[in-house]
Amino acid sequence: MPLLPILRFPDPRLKTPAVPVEKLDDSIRRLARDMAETMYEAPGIGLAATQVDVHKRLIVIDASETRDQLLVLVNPELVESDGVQFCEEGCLSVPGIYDKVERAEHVVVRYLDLSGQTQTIAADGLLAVCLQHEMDHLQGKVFVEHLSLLKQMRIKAKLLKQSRITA
Ligand code: K1U
Ligand code: ZN
Repeated sequence: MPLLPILRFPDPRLKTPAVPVEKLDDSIRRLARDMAETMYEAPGIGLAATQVDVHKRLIVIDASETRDQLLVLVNPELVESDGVQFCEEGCLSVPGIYDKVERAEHVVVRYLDLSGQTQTIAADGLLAVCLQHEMDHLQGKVFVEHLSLLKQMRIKAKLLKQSRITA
């Protein structure tokens, strides 16, 4: 199965809002499989279709310690959120950058599974953070946009410098 190239911040394609999946067919199941493999290989605990330049509402997550609890969420929607937590986040599109972000402590998300059934997941802790981080990607938002403008400028400059060195 192919590993998918991951877009790197500040690539403008990361700003593209994703559209709902209209038809849950084999091409979506194949994309979900390839995204899961790319996430495990990276390694990461989540990946949004936006990050692999596919602008559809699809995310994969495995925030388990055993790395055997894959969640595939098609057309995820936040239906409830409450509380506040600050968690250190990273992002496969922003390599080497980690910072604390304010997120809801508890979320409830409704989505379709790969067989088209509506499911609901209630989460807190790291899984809740990861769900919010990945759903941000689907809206074209990268976690560094939760940080101060000064931090964002520094991160952009650092990553652009790195990309010139490796080009
Ligand atoms: O969206 C992404 O780029 C994936 C990102 C998700 C995430 C991490 C931390 C907090 C919120 C959301 C990552 O997976 S970055 C890599 C990472 O944190 C990690 C990798 C392997 C094991 C454990 C964590
Ligand atoms: Zn990310």
